[in-house]
Amino acid sequence: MIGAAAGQLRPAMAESVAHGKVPVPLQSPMMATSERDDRAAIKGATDFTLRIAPMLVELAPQVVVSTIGYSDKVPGPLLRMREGQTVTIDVVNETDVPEYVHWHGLLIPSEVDGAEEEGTPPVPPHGRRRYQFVAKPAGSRWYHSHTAAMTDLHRGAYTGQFGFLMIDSANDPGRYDQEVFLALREWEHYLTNMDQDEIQADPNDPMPEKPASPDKRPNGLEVNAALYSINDKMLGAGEPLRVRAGQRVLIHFLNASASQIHRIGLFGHHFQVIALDGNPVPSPELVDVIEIAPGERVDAIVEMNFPGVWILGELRDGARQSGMGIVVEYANQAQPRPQWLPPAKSRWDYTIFGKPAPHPAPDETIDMVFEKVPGGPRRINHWLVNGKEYPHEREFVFRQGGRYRLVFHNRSDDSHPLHMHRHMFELVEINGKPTAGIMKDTVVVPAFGRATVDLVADQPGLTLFHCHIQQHMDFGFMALFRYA
Ligand SMILES: [Cu+2]
Repeated sequence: MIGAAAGQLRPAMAESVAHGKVPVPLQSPMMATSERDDRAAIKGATDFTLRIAPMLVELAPQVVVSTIGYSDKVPGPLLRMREGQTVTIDVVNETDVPEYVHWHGLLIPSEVDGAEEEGTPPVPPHGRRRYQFVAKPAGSRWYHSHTAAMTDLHRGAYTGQFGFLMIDSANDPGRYDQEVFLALREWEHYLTNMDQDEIQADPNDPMPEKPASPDKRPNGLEVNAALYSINDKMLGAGEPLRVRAGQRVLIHFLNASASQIHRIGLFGHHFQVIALDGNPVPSPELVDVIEIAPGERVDAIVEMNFPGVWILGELRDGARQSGMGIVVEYANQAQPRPQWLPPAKSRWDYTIFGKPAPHPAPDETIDMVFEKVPGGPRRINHWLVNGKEYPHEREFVFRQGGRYRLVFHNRSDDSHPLHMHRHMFELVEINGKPTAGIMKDTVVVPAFGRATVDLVADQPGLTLFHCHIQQHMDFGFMALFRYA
């Protein structure tokens, strides 16, 4: 099912985020101020300006989608800053609806975090707002719309409102020859009760939260997509990633999808995973496949030592053939046709990137149980956190300085990428497998699985927790943590 805008004939769009190039953030033209303006926006210099406005994205020749984007780019301009720098970002909203820009993975106050539930003020329709914060911690962060979409598949994470935000550390060893930013995306979303071509849970998974008797109620409508891209191009439509034999290429992967976990491979090559969600991992292991869920980032180094013309792409044929891939082209190759071959089967397992180490005992353990209320064939599923849809009252309270262990019990047959705003947590256990030293802000809890994380409550203020699948979040899968 392709939406109305796809397939329209349009002239080529002016510019795309080139692979391996650092786009220069647009300086805003002088804008007329309106009475809705945030007063702070009027004084002081800005480091970046983002303009939220409708735009067209040419995913491939004759495949143009209409969406809302940041400053006419998809992904939005790369926002690059130094760790510890005070950053001022002016956001101009040229749409008719309030917007929120969430700075994902940063340790910043609720007032500027970009979530309505935390009390961040909106960027008003046809108005502007200034976000100002200290950029920390170093690593691959990103920014995206944090509005609820509900059944409107042209709002929030379904739009082109996402971009990379890099916080550079003073001590980056920089052991790579080329740096590339790849955002995984779907377009032309639609609701369906057909079985999604999704990654199925492995029946050999331990599934510690699987109920004794399965829920037989019919599943509700879920979000699927017709078109896929990496950055703003479908496979074959954009410039290839040009490499030379012997090069080390640092790839910043971001899953900017509203709904899908993706697995990416590049035949004959390995990914050395150096950071998860922007945070360096204790054991930078080599893997054949990167699995990455909505909200997550994976930084990996690929040594280009298998000359040819290859497809870096989604393992699922349907997603790859519908656009999720990019051609990797070695210099001086005669071979015209990019090759796809499935990588050797390899399971994704966060724990291999950790180290064995004990965890200090927590002050308190908080159990969170997630359940699905199936919507039936014509309605949407709802989601419960400890028996209730969002909002909760005072179920989840942190004391400042307290050490918390959160145990995520996923009593549903879907995997969920769970995101905690404004905090980092350390992985303790995934389905009973222990690990330490992996700091993340988003973790996938597998279907009927269990994940345990530790968190130090050192960021006072309202803190939103939710599944990063937009539909799940919109239909109950959220909770607000308060500081006592
Ligand atoms: Cu979810």
